[in-house]
Amino acid sequence: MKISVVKNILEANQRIAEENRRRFFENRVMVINLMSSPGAGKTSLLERTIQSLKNEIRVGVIEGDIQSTYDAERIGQTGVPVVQINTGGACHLDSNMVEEALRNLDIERLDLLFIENVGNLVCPAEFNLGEDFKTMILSVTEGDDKPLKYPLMFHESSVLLINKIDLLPFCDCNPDLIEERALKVNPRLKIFRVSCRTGEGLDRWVNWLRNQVKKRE
Ligand SMILES: Nc1nc2c(ncn2[C@@H]2O[C@H](COP(=O)(O)OP(=O)(O)O)[C@@H](O)[C@H]2O)c(=O)[nH]1
Ligand SMILES: [Mg+2]
Repeated sequence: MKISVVKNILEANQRIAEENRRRFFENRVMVINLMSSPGAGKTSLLERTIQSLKNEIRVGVIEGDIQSTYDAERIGQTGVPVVQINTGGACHLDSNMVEEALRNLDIERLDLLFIENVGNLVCPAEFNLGEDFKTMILSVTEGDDKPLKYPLMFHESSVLLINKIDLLPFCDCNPDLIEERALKVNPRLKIFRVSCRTGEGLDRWVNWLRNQVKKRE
């Protein structure tokens, strides 16, 4: 009985996700569902990425948090359109919340939409939102064992950003091990090592994004 309830929730989510996907496709907007544990650097990555791309690509953001509009205010400073979703306790975004947020966003005027998910390494991986790519951030301060402990997140993601590499000298984390373990879970994973603090490695990520957006023009 319990299993069938969970299944129904996921099926309902999938239906609305497909509807979102159709709208994104019709409006030719590429959508990234950005996931990580709290504090890994999602909003920092968005701030940096938007600064690099906003003069050539029309970017928008949906911010997901349990509460507050703090991240939306940070993104608002970059000048791109942003909508905040407050889940009021739920630990992940679902496709219905995204569908509601889209009512406040002019997606026909966007080329690229980021959806910053609620900080959590578990549930967001289970809920499709209609995105093109699930992208996750793991910061080096979280440890190189995380692909072993949270494999679904790595399995579902197309891109892994290993963030905070500026802090490598201060923690016992081996980024080669992160890569090796993550690729064991998901051999197709595209991996970038970056620092949103120093900017190191971000060019490769931004170039990849730019190419993905160009491919659909
Ligand atoms: N040293 C360092 N700190 C970072 C880096 N990226 C983000 N931070 C810091 O990590 C904290 C959480 O970042 P934030 O972007 O809010 O993470 P989010 O919760 O995933 O959105 C903030 O204090 C950031 O300044 C990085 O590459 N290096
Ligand atoms: Mg954030």
